[in-house]
Amino acid sequence: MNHANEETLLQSAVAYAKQAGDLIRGRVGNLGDIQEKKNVSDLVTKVDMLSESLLRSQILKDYSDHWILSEEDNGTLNSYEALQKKGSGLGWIIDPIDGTTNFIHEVPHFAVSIGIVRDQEPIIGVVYNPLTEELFHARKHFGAFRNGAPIQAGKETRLGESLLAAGFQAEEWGPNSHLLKQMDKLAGNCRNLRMNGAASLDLCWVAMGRLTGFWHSGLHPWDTSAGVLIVREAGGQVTDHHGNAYQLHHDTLVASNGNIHSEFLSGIQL
Ligand code: 2AM
Ligand code: CA
Repeated sequence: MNHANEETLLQSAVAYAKQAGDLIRGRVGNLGDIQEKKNVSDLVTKVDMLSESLLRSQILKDYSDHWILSEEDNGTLNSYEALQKKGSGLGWIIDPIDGTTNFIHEVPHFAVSIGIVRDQEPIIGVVYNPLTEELFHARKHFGAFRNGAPIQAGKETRLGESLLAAGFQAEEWGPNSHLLKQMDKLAGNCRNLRMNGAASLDLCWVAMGRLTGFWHSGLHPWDTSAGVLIVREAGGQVTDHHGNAYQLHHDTLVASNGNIHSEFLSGIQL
């Protein structure tokens, strides 16, 4: 696929994200049924489903030969199995609402996340927060942008001056968890910690320097496919907890501005 066609794909992803965002914005405070997926911390609403159907139908209408991997349609496959099943070629990895718990509680920090991958490698990422109307996008080799303006990861050089964020996977939310131990180890060693509740947006916040770093376990490709490209194109770094370049099936993710990355990895090593 040539660059002109990638630009068309990007414009489509932006258009679909805005359409889904309009739908979601109109349903804040009018959620319909809230269903528990695995437990009271792992939720899905009617609006997640409506947003997903809108995105799927738009993609299928315009790109019937591309595959789609989406959160609410994935069944019980793990990330590795889901990606293997989809295989190579061009595919769309979508989260119809990333940050569903925030959406339910009307915390204005949730997004539509759309990543386009070729042979499992992200080439386009779009993340749209419909309440703040911030739209982040990246194209591989062409940089990262917020509302059309180029963005770069933060300039901090030491963990001590870094603002970091993390998130609990639904299964991990409880006492003595790995994440709580990591936070305990970091406490006092970085500027402060945040838990914002939407991984795709946290990645974009690393990309534009609001956050210096972000880490999370148990994420899925639909949480990360767009944001990871946006961080990398903004000059940041994304690895797993061991420092290997992050791949979409990995269970752990550590993103940073790059400068602090090795100190950050040691800081969360238990
Ligand atoms: P979600 O809102 O789409 O479920 C919160 O820390 C972040 O982690 C959110 O981006 C949330 O995505 C994601 N997340 C938490 N638990 C998850 C799970 N069990 N599966 C997938 N994503 C999860
Ligand atoms: Ca979701």
